[in-house]
Amino acid sequence: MQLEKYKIQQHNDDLLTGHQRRLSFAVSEIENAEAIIQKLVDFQIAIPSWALGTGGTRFGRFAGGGEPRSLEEKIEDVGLLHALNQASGAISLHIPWDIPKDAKAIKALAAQHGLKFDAVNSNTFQDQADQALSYKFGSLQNVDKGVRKQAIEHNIEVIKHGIELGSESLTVWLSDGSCFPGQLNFRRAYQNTLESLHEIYAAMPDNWKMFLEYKAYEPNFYSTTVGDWGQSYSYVQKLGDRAYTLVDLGHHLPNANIEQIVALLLMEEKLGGFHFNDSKYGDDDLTAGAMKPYQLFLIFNELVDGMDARGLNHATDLGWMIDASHNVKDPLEDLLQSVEGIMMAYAQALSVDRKALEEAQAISDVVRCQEILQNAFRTDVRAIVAEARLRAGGALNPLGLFRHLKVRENLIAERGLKTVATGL
Ligand SMILES: [Mn+2]
Repeated sequence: MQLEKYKIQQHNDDLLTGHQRRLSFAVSEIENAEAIIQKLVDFQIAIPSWALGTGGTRFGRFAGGGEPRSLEEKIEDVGLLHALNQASGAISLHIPWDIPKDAKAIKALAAQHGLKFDAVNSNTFQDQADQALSYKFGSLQNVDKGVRKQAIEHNIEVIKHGIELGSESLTVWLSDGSCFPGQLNFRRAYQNTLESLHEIYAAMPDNWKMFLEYKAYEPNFYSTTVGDWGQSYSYVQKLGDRAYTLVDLGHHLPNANIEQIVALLLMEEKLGGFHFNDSKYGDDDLTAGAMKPYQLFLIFNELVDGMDARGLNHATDLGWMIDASHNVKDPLEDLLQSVEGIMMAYAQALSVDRKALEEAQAISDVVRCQEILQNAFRTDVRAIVAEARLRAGGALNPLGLFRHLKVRENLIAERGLKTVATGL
């Protein structure tokens, strides 16, 4: 389904008066509104190919209908999102679920939709039908050298696909670990993993980055070989300048202070990128900002502060991506909500009065420090975010227009009711 520009225009015209009223109030409240709008226009969040359909849970999956059946249709779906919000200008592919048959054609199709290829993701957490050896007891950590070799070669294959598409980073998330005490020699598992990662790192082109994602538990329930940010940091530190830690918000133990983790990784020049989502209990992969919007704001507060301290380009120097799974919502609607949630947290963080905060911190005025942050968080930035979308050519109300145009109904008519997007 293609979204004609005039339909977005018409939608915006209908909403313009109300928008301008809200915008002028927001601009009067926020000192640096114009600069914030410009930063929001530039900020893009990559959409993962696996989040375009219903992921389900380990108890089952409820198909939503009209899900993309091929890589081409996944690109079209991200194209739809990007047309609506002008903030989803990249897609992150998962290999082997999304192996392009004709990379040139896929690249051209993506370009038609204004999309780039973000990090490519390897998969050694499940066995593929044509695979010789099993990852049941781990991949890069495996006690069997043959299994490690197979997993290394898979990652190198992923890099090759990425090069063809113009991607410039590899995200490695390992489910490696153990389910029971005694199963694994922790030090040997670490050494094997490090050795394997070295080989993968060496296979990357010079302009590529490696993102090493950590996760506390699941699918392994006793130990995970890259279990937290410190462990990831220890690996990437040894791997080289182009290896970084990737923070997935859902991969921490409950109540972890993620904003502090982010601040320190950024300071150590080892924060590579983000997987946004939200959770209440574990790796729930819910809509960004749905559960803990204040935490998301505090994370962005550290990101903005840390990136500015190092003179980084907010839009391009770190990898921004959503990693989510949907069970009860329309995946595309959910992704629109996530991007909106992320943009709001970013806008609020940009509006923090940093000079005042620094002054208050210098005299340990705790109350004032808290007031400054809460004031930014409690400011309604929705009109600012909408204005950035409007200027970029997107819709003032992406979700509203998605429903008004009956996008899902159209996709179901095109693709059918029983479609499966995921490779799980
Ligand atoms: Mn992730």
